[in-house]
Amino acid sequence: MKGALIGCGFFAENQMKAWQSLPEVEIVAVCDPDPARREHFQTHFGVTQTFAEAQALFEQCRPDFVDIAAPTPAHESLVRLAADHGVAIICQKPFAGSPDRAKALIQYCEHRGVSLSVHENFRWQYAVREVIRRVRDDEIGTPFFGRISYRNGFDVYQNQPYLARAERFIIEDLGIHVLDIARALLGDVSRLSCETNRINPGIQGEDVATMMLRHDGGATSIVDCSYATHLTPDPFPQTLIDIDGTRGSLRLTADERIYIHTRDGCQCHKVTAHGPDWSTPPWTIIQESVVAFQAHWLECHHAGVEADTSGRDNYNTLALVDAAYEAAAHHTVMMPKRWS
Ligand code: NAD
Ligand code: 89Y
Repeated sequence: MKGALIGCGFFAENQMKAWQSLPEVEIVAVCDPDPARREHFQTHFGVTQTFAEAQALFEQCRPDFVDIAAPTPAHESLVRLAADHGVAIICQKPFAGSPDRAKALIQYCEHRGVSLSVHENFRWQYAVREVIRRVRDDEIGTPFFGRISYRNGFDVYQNQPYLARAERFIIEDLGIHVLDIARALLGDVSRLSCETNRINPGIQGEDVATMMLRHDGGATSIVDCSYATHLTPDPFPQTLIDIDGTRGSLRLTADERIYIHTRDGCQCHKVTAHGPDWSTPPWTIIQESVVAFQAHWLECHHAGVEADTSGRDNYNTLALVDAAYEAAAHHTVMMPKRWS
């Protein structure tokens, strides 16, 4: 398959390396308005066709798919352009910037028969995949409680300086992944409340958020995230998970183990991710998840089915992000929108 990568910034390097590790894919063109970034991709990844803007890329190349790693404000025009050219689309999170804008783009693609998936990779981390598999395989019975927790003090602003300037920070940038894991484990959400804090005085948005969710099946969960939590060793970028079910309890702990507790005792399973050979700690588990997500997307594309994190699926995660900000602003309980 011939792919084009649009946006050649910090995270796109992981997407590029992951595509290069999948033998059936060739990234034939890249696009970025910044000449230094285009040159970097040409030199390091051998991509010969580089473009300053996407219109020229679509006119001169005929990619089978496009992988959009440009920031959210660019999503709308890039997705419409790709859909107009009949090219399958993968787009980074946070997709489109709001559920309403996301819905318009999802419908735009559907009307043109173009597949749209969101690069939502945290549920593809090896340890998280294993938790999801064990819960779905009924190892602990019916879940009635979850805590999905992401807390560390990693300096995210060094690689991603724009995060310090964002008015909406941790929920939109990171909580979106943790909320998506909550949905993958416990289902869609009927009620949500949220409180936020800004601990780091040098940033614009919130760096701490605590959310409580009521899921359709009746389970409740706490989704909490913080970039202001000092721990040694720092667990970035691990998500820790507790799930209590009717027949047992599951714990995913910082030492990369899943513990399954039942009346018969406790079983422990090691879930260390084997990162790709290009992985760079502490990003290993995220980089492994990028390869896993892209391989899943390819498999679905060939089978003619939607990826797990299709545009439609991701709409319901975006709706939780939006509801969390509303709930925090008004100290109230929200009923999140959902795809209908
Ligand atoms: P970045 O600023 O380093 O890179 C963005 C690049 O896009 C820049 O080089 C910029 O010039 C380019 N760009 C902007 N507008 C464009 C357009 N119209 N056409 C083509 N290129 C354009 O940002 P980043 O840290 O790489 O983040 C990019 C996206 O990846 C964000 O949405 C971010 O949330 C996401 N991200 C995801 C993960 C993850 O684990 N899924 C991790 C980090 C970042
Ligand atoms: O941008 C974020 C993401 O998606 O995963 C981690 C991150 O890089 C910083 O919060």
